[in-house]
Amino acid sequence: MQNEQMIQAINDQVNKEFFSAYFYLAMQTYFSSMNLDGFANYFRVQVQEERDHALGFFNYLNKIGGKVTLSEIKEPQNEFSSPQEVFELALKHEQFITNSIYELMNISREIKDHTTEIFLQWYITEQVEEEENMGRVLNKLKLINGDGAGLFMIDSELAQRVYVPAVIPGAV
Ligand code: OFO
Repeated sequence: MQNEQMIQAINDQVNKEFFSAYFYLAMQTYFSSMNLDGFANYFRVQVQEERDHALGFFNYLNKIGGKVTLSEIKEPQNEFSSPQEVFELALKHEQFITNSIYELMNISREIKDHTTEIFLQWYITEQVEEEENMGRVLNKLKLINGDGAGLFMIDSELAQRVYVPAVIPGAV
C-alpha cells in the first residue's frame, strides 16, 4: 500500500489520536484540581488508550512502508465549566474521531486497499465502545443534575476503571 492519499490520511489520524490523549489529559487535570479522583482516573486510563490508538496507526504505517510524518499537536481546551460539559465535549470528540475513521475506511474502499480495510475494522468496533462509554457517564451526569452525593457516587464508580493495553491486529 503506497497510495499517497491513504498514507496522508493515516498520518493525520496519528495526530488526531495524540490530540485525543492531550485533550483527555486536560480533562484529567480539571478533575484532579476538583479532587474528583475517580473522574481523573477515568481520563488517565483514556489518555493511555488514546496513546495506544495513536501508536497503532503509527506502527501500521511503518509496517506497510508508508512514511510517518509527525506534525504539531494543537492546544486543547484547558478550562471547563462543569463535569457535564467535559463529557459533552468528550462525546462530541469521539463522534468526530468515529467520522474520521469512517473517512479512512471510505478511502481504503475507494482504492481497494483491502489490508488497510481489515486493519481499520478494530478501530470501527472500538469507536462503538468509546462513544458508548462517554455517553453513559454523560447520561448519569444529566440524571443527577449537579447533585453532590450523585457526583461522588459516579466518582467512586469511575475510580474502578483499569487500563488494559490495546492489542490492535496488524499494528504489532
Ligand atoms: Fe477515543 O478513540 Fe481513539 O481511536
